[in-house]
Amino acid sequence: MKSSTRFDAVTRRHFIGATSSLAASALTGELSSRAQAADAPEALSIKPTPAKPVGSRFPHPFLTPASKFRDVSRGDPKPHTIAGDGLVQARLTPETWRLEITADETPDPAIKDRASIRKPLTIADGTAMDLPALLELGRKHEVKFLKAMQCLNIPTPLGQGLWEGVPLHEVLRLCGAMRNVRRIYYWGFHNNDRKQRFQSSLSYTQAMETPPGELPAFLAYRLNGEPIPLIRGGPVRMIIPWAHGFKSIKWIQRVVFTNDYKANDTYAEQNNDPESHLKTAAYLDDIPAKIPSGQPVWVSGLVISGLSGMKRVEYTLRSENPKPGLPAGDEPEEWLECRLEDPVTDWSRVLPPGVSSRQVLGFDPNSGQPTTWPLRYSTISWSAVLKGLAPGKYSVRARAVDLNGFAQPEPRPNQKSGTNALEVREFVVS
Ligand SMILES: Nc1nc2c(c(=O)[nH]1)N[C@H]1C(S)=C(S)[C@@H](COP(=O)(O)O)O[C@H]1N2
Ligand SMILES: [Mo]
Repeated sequence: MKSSTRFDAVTRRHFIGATSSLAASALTGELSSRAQAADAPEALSIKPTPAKPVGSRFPHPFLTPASKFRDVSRGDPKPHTIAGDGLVQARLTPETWRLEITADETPDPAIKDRASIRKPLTIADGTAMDLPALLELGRKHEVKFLKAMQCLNIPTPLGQGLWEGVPLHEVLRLCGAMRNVRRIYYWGFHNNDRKQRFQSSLSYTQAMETPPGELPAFLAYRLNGEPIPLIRGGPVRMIIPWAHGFKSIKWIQRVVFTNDYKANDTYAEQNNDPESHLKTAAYLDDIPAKIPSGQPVWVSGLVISGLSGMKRVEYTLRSENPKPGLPAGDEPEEWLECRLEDPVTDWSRVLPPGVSSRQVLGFDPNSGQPTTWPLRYSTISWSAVLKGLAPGKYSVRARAVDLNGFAQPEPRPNQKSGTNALEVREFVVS
């Protein structure tokens, strides 16, 4: 829906008088400041935003503290429950961490030409990479990227952080000449049971041929300006900027070059799409179940900008028990634009001390301002305020529209390529 159409509808209703609670809410639905500036007709007076109700989560903090991410970890024991000497045995301390890089020794028998690399990095040979060596590579090649971690199977993103590390291609090139390599796969710490392994994979191209100005897969050692804590996958974790969480393997310990052309990700075994990119989608915060009439209803949530970018967030309100005589249910669904969190202008207030936004991927290195808003693969908050609702039962839905004009859950309604179903919140005005 073009915003001008919406304003026509709103203006017309304004003059014919608000006859239903839905129309009343349309009049006061909060509009994005950009839309107001560009399109708002003079006759339509937009009321100032009311003070936000106590307990509102808008806007969500831009960065999530490392310990506050929602955790998605398998395995027994989970690494963050190991302590003392167990951590040393598991090579999960900064001193004992090692990364081994080898060629696939047990490919699928159908793969006739085995992968080989000139210089494997192994613990047995004393050549495995340690943390000081990775940090040393970082002095020259470090990348910094703001990314929301999102599980393919959980709607709301798990948290958002500033991740810093070394592009995977800088590490893999240390292995010298290679033959018969079509993919690389990698896994993190697990116990001796092979079934505990959590593994993911990339095509050779994705790992090695980062286009200029694009986002590389990287081995991250810092989160929000601090070493990555064990709970978030430290000392070193893979970060795949464009992908769902299952590609960003925590407690990374092994990378394997293979000539297998199939994505042999652990997640692929559960019908997930192992090659999906993050989807553009809006998610709703909780709303109190009962709201006293006369009090504005504050609707808010997060929106993540996926591969296809984000144009706007919209909501629609349905009255579940309309007054007799009103054409409820027959009315076409009206989607109204939500207000987006304003672009951050002073990034020094958001980023960790000592980090300039000029160094962060997705920012203009001259101005230090983001090249898109929201940043690609990041979340921002959105909100709308519903006022003048008559007592009754309501439901509200929200959706993101991508830069190609597809409204969620399109263009990829398959939930196994990333959960982006429309969310609903119900409440009663009494
Ligand atoms: N080694 C390992 N890495 C892992 C996982 C795991 O269980 N083990 N879970 C993955 C999944 S499915 C997700 S969604 C993210 C979650 O990251 P978080 O716990 O830091 O929020 O980690 C990924 N990396
Ligand atoms: Mo996940």
